[in-house]
Amino acid sequence: MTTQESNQREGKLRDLLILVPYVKQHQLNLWLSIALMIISSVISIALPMFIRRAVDVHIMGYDLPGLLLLTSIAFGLILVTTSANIFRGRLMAKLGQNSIRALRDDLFAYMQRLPVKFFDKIPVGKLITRLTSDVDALRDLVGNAIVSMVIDTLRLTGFLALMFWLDWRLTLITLTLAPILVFALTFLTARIRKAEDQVREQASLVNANLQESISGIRVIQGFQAEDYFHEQFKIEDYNLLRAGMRAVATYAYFWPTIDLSWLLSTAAIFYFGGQWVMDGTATPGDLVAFIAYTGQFFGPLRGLSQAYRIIQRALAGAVRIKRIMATETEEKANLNPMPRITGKVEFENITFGYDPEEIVLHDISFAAEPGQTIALVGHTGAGKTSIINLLCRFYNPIQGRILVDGLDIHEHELESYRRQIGLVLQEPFLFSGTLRDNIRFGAPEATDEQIWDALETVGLAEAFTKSRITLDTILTERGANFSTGQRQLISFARALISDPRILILDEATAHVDTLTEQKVQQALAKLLAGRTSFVIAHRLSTIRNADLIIVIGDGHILERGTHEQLLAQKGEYWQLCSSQNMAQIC
Ligand code: TTP
Ligand code: MG
Repeated sequence: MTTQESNQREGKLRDLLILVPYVKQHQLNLWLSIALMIISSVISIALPMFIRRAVDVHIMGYDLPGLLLLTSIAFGLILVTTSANIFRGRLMAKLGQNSIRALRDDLFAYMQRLPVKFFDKIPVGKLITRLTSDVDALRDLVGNAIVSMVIDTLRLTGFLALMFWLDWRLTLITLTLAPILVFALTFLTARIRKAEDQVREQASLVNANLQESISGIRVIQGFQAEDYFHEQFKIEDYNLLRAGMRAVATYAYFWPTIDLSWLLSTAAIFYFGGQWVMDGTATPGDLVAFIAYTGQFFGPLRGLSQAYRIIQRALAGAVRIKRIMATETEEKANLNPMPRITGKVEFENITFGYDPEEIVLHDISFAAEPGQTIALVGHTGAGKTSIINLLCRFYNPIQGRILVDGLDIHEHELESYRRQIGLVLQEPFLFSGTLRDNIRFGAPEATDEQIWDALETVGLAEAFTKSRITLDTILTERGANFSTGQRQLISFARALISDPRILILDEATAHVDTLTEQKVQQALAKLLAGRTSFVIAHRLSTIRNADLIIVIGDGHILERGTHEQLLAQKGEYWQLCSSQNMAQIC
């Protein structure tokens, strides 16, 4: 990933076009800022001319009132520039923040729709970095660099023009020192950019590391693996420090080099300019104004080189963001919506692997009639979850078709298909928010009454009322303030509310107490009733009552039939049943 990323890092200016629609919405801000910048630039270009006049006309002519008038005008102009700069700063910040918020929003929405496959390959922490620091790089571009580029070019041209007009000889002297600057601005910037890229790359690794150890904190503390994770973190963090130091060390040369070239040119100007004043080919005012120009000359140069860095960063960010946005969503264009289905499911010769080189499911075919319960059993790693993953269209099969009600699911619109599927996973996904939001997120229009009905059906209503849990009760992250059994039941209630035609249940092996176990069983029976259900079952009753049991081994279907049929066969299923951990089933 890393090498691939750095190979593709070079962005083209064209990549920045992704920003156009976002900036366009606030283009008034942009134009106003440019106008304000032009005003303050013209003033800053003009000010040294005031100095020149002050020296040559008023000071040399002992004209105090004239000097006062000129100084007052200059003072007024300085006030104007300062206000213009403050106002422009605010406008640009607003432009940057607003347009980037919109981009971040789109990126989030887009990311939510990316195929699950995408998330297998990239650590969460890295993705978070994309959504934050890469986007920030673009914000700096919009909020700062664009305007600065336009205006600094203008100022630079203005300064140069006036400097030539004042004294072409002195200008040429100043420019002979340009090579030092070119060196500073190109060589050093390239190095700084490389170092900063490494800092960002390393920061995203640190973030990925942080994310993993925070989300796994219970297990880490449980196993007292804190030290191990701390060591891992230290290594990544130390690398971040080193990358940061490299960037800073290179950067340390940057301003001194620029300052050095400024100081050298000032010295040269004093020496040669001083001589020309003495021999009368220049006035003292020329000399003073010229020195003021040389001082200011470096401002836009600095601005431009900063803008250059921001652009480079933004380019790298834009490329990465574009790559996310260019990742194909699952959807082919113009597919028909999936009509309301009855729930007949057929797998036709499905072959599949997460990595095409490594086949996980071999030529799987089976059919489920509407309303049937299908139990998938088999050793760990056999491919049960993979079958479910395909049915949910999280991945695409390499070969074969999946038909629902006779319709190929890949030839129909994903959204309308997924809406008819209910998923209850081993580890229920509960998020921080109210109980209400957690239950109705599959069916946002559900009323409180319907939610309580569902809670009643899964057998939670009574207990919740007793312990004063309301729909407004806030769940902590992952629902940690509820018991495992309760969490499971809450996720049943959620599935009930969305009333799916096909229900998928990756059953939890969690050890719940007998009372909860009974409740879960009852709730399960109600949940399965009237829907085509696929259960990866570990529970006796679920498997026994299934209409069809499919035994998977190593990605093949080994046996299929009902509980009695399979036991009678004395084959794989019988063996599974006899094995220790399934003993309670048979
Ligand atoms: P699964 O389909 O996850 O096996 P399983 O569900 O039968 O096992 P368990 O009872 O433990 O839940 O895995 C089949 C193979 O696919 C296995 O070799 C791991 C691999 N695999 C991936 O490479 N990526 C994935 O996202 C998943 C789910 C599985
Ligand atoms: Mg599994």
